[in-house]
Amino acid sequence: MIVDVLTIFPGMFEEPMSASMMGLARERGLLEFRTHDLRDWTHDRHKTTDDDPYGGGPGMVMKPEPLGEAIAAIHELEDEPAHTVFLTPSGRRFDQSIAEELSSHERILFVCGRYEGFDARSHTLADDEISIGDYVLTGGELAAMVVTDAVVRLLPGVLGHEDSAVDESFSSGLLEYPQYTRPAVWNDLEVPEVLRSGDHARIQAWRRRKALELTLERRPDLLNEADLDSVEVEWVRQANGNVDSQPKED
Ligand code: 6GU
Repeated sequence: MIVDVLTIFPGMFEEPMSASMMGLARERGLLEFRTHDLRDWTHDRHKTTDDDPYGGGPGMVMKPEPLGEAIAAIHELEDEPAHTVFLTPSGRRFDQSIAEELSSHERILFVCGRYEGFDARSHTLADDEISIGDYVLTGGELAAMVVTDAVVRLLPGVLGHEDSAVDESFSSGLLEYPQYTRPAVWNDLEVPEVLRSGDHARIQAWRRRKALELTLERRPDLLNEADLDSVEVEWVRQANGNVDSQPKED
C-alpha cells in the first residue's frame, strides 16, 4: 500500500511513522509512506496556505488553490490516482469497519486540515472525509497517523501473528478479554486458575464470557452489533434485567 499525506507539518510524521509496526511495514516493503508539504504548491513569498473567511468571523480558512495543485501532482506520482481522504472533524466517524474498508485500497492520500477548515469548494477533491472522534484537534495530522496505523496493521504480513488482528477487540464486536503473563501472583493478585489449566475449551469459554462481561460493563452499545449466539443473547438479557447481580465466577 502507498500512503501519501499532504500537510503543512510533514515533520510531525517522522518518528511515529518510523517506529514499531509502521517502521517494520515500511522495511518489509508493505507500506510506502510519503509526506508532502502543502507549502511547496504556494506561489507567494510567504508560502501562504490560509486566508480570511468570506463573510467575516474568527479563524482562517485553507486556500483551495494550493490544495488543488498539490492533490493533482500527488495523483500523478503513480499510474493510478490515490483514494483521497480529508481529515476533518466533520467527516464520518472512524471505526474498525472503516479501517478494514480503507485497507483494500492500493493507494490512499490523506489531506490534513488546519485552521478553521477547508474552503467548501475543496471538498470536491475528496473521495471520503473522516473524523477520529467527537473532540477537536488543532489539525488532521494526528488523525492521519491514527487512521494510517489502524489500516496498515491490517495488511497481510504486517503483524507477525496473523491471529492477532482477528481475536482482538472490535473485530468480534466485543472488547478484548483480560490477558495475563508471569508471574502467577503479583501484588497478591492471582492469575485465574482456568488460564493455567491447559484446558483449551475451558479457556476459550472463559475468555468469551469475560469479553461479554467487560463489554456489557463498559460499552453496552457495542452489544447491539456484536456477533452473539442465542445463549449469549439470553445471558445479556438476564444481566441487563438485573444490573445488581454479577455474572457467576468460574
Ligand atoms: Cl480528522 N481533525 C481535527 N482537526 N479534529 C478532529 C479530527 C480531525 N477528528 C477528531 N477531531
